[in-house]
Amino acid sequence: MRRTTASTCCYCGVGCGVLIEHDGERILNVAGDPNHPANFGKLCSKGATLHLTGDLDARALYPELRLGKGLVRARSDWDTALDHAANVFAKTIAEHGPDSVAFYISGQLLTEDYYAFNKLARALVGTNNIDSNSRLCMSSAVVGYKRSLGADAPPCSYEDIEQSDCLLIVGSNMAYAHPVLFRRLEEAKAKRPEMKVIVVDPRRTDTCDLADLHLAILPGTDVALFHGILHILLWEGWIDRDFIEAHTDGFDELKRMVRDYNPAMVADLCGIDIDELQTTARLIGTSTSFLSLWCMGINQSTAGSAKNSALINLHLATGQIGKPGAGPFSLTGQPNAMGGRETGSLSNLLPGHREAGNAAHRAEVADYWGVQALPEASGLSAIELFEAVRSGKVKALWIACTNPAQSMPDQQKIHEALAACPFVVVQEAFFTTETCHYADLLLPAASWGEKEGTVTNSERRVSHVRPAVAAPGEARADWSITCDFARRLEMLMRPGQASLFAFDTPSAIFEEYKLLTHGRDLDLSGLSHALIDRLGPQQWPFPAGSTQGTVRLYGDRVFPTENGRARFLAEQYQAPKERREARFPLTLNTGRLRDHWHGMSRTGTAARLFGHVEQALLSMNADDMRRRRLLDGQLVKLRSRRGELLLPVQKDDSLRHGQAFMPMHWGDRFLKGMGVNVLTLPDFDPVSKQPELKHAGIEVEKVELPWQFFAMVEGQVQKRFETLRPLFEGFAYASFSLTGRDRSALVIRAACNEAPDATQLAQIELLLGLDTGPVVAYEDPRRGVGKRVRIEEGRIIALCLSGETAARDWLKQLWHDGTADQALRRWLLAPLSTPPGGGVRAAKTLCNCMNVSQDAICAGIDRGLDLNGLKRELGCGTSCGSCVPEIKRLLVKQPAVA
Ligand SMILES: Nc1nc2c(c(=O)[nH]1)N[C@H]1C(S)=C(S)[C@@H](COP(=O)(O)OP(=O)(O)OC[C@H]3O[C@@H](n4cnc5c(=O)[nH]c(N)nc54)[C@H](O)[C@@H]3O)O[C@H]1N2
Ligand SMILES: Nc1nc2c(c(=O)[nH]1)N[C@H]1C(S)=C(S)[C@@H](COP(=O)(O)OP(=O)(O)OC[C@H]3O[C@@H](n4cnc5c(=O)[nH]c(N)nc54)[C@H](O)[C@@H]3O)O[C@H]1N2
Ligand code: SF4
Ligand SMILES: [Mo]
Repeated sequence: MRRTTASTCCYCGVGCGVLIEHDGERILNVAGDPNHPANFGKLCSKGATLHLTGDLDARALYPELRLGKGLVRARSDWDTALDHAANVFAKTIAEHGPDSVAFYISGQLLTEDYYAFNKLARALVGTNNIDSNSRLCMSSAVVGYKRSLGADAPPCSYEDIEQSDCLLIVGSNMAYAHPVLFRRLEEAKAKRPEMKVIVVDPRRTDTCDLADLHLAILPGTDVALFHGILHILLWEGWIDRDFIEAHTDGFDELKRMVRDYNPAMVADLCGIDIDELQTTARLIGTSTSFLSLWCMGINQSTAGSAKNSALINLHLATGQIGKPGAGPFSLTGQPNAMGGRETGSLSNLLPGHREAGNAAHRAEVADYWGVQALPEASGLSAIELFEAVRSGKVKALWIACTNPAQSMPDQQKIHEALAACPFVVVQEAFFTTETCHYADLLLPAASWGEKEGTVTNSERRVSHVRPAVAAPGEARADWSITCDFARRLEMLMRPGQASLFAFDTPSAIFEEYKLLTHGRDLDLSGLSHALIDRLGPQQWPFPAGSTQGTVRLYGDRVFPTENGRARFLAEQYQAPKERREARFPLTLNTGRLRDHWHGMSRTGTAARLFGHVEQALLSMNADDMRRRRLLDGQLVKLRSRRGELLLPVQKDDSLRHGQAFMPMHWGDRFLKGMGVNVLTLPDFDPVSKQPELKHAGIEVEKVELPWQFFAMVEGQVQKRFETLRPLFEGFAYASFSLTGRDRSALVIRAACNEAPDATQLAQIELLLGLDTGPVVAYEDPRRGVGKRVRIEEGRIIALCLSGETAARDWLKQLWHDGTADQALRRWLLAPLSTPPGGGVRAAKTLCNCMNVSQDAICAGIDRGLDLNGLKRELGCGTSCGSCVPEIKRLLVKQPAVA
């Protein structure tokens, strides 16, 4: 019987409500929840395909234990696995002290999971070595809010985005990264075209499509820009003196400092026109309401804290906070990054927006937990933590719900650390990640659709995440794994005492946790799982006795600082750490694609999501390519001070001279090498300790790899991928992806200097099912080229091209079309490899929901269709709308001829 369970999407911080359709065992479909206030029924391309992701062949299904380095991991059971872990942790703590162990957790855990981990680390183990991937994501925003406003609380609501007169979007590509919010903004602007949108981003992204003004500033120059804007606001008198006088401190010092940031100097430093700067200041200074949205372009920087504070300065100077359509509004990346901050999941925090470094806060929490004291020694933040693992200081590491062997900067060092660590526990839903490779103990975790708890989205709204089906195999919910381990560790560390972890449901954890927020800025004490079920998702603060949440903070202009006043921060502009220089003349920027999520453990199981961008490509400006004599599609070697990586290059006119861009999603799994982060730098902001993931100095050079390989195989793609992936270690370049919709196929592209030895090639062909059966093969050993195609029932099932791959896109298209015609048979038996009729371009799917290719859309535009015409005739852009900005761009590039 089909049933529906209301839950939330497990991807971004918009926190959309989803309705999961299932039969109690399998998830069959998802739809947007019309009653959820974050999305009112909308979903983006990722949310709408959730039911297609999470192939069981990629899931971790039972605990696996390795009993010594160099041995293979073997299947275990929960009791053995957790007892072993408790013994190792207890022994390590007894011999080397509590700071010799550490926990590295994630913004994708649920609030109850976080709470359990925090109590485990601080109350039981007695260490502050608990940090999360939010260190790579939101920690600069945390510092920004706390320093300027007194508490880590985004003051706005999504409706403010719709109500604002002037929006400044800085370092956020929300068209890709927060698509449903972007849809809401698009609709609002369509209704009120007078609303002004300014986008500040070194790249011209899809988000710029909506912008009245795009400031393509030079990477990392945001602080100078904000100070320059304030300089003009002051000069023109566009500031709110009464507000500054009554509700803020520190303005005079800032005023003195920004005197030096005159328009000419700032425009030059930021690489923009002085007019653009003036216009921006005028729009900000004269609009009735001014809202700013920001994300990783600001946070992931060695000056991330200064950028956050300088942006908030603009709101304080204009009094644009605490009223509709106004305020500084950071977009949170992960679905529960907020919950992590609330429960104290950064090494320097404690539950309830408290500080680990504050003795009174420690005492409050210790009291509540009934333990003598909480640890005083400061804990290690992500980068420091892995450095301590590498140097041997941390000897047992527990990783949950994050994939540091892909997502941390300076991967070489991260891999060294994980390899060297005596005991690594990885609590994961998918066994396929780069980090799982290093797990001495792999614990299978329940994932989306299978677990229960709460999450807080970007607008402080707490939703109840509900399970639809049971977790596969022996996978368990994170809170339950953590508490079970903690109880076993307690028996060894404090035998005979009452358990601190006697929780039997996530709701019981929430009940204990919420009272720790009582009287704090984020007061959640009025909430419960049952109340959310009754009243729907609620925005905090929601103190006991409340009947509704809080839409907006600081309407009373009282800030949670000691004296109730907000603070201006005066910090000078600092350039990014790696300046351009002769050896590394390009700046590598990294970020999101529309249809992939981080390391792709989930989105990488869905062929449909690969359709938008199938391969990792380096984007470069045409001039920079010409200068290096690079052509579109050519393989290049990227070098930074830390490592190198091979991948194809593509021309991209959204980038300015001197800049390059690579998506952040590829690690070692889908691309040979350690992925994008083998290039990035570990340097971090001095206050937030957030690393600079967006500005690495690199150089790019052509590589010639004459021996090329291309293969496709349909069916059991995950299993085949697992067996085939190791065979490509010897190739200089190897990239893997999925393609298809109803049927899916694994696609392999590889290249090396000389042909691999015949036995290896034969092994690959065997695993591709191209050794026997209905296989047509043509080999020309003299020229070192070969082609093999398996045809069953008139369709291509598998194929490979070795030596040279000119026919790859043509063959891929034949596979998609499901045909194996005479032309194919003729081509197969001919010595030439060029496809009949010359080359065929790889078709790119622009609209995922309705399966419309870029070619079809371009053909439609040629026929004279406009956006509405395209929607009507082809159906593209009519479902989730994520492709609309791209279609608009094509329309601009190739205007309709009608
Ligand atoms: N599709 C998709 N959506 C996601 C995610 C995903 O993996 N996939 N991840 C989620 C997570 S965890 C996060 S944190 C968010 C991230 O969301 P965003 O921050 O919006 O995404 P990014 O692409 O990382 O970076 C945003 C922009 O910052 C720009 N930028 C780079 N350097 C600078 C600079 O110096 N100044 C300015 N002003 N801009 C700069 C980049 O060019 C880029 O366009 O996305 C969330 N949503
Ligand atoms: N170069 C570069 N690097 C970046 C960034 C960038 O912009 N550029 N962005 C940074 C940012 S903002 C972020 S947030 C990080 C993200 O980096 P990661 O945290 O490494 O990203 P994910 O791949 O989402 O990792 C989450 C893991 O949890 C697993 N998982 C899913 N559901 C569950 C569950 O319910 N329980 C458990 N235990 N596991 C589960 C997934 O399979 C996945 O492997 O990357 C950072 N790295
Ligand atoms: S915008 Fe897309 S990815 Fe983000 S929560 Fe909504 S459906 Fe999920
Ligand atoms: Mo993030």
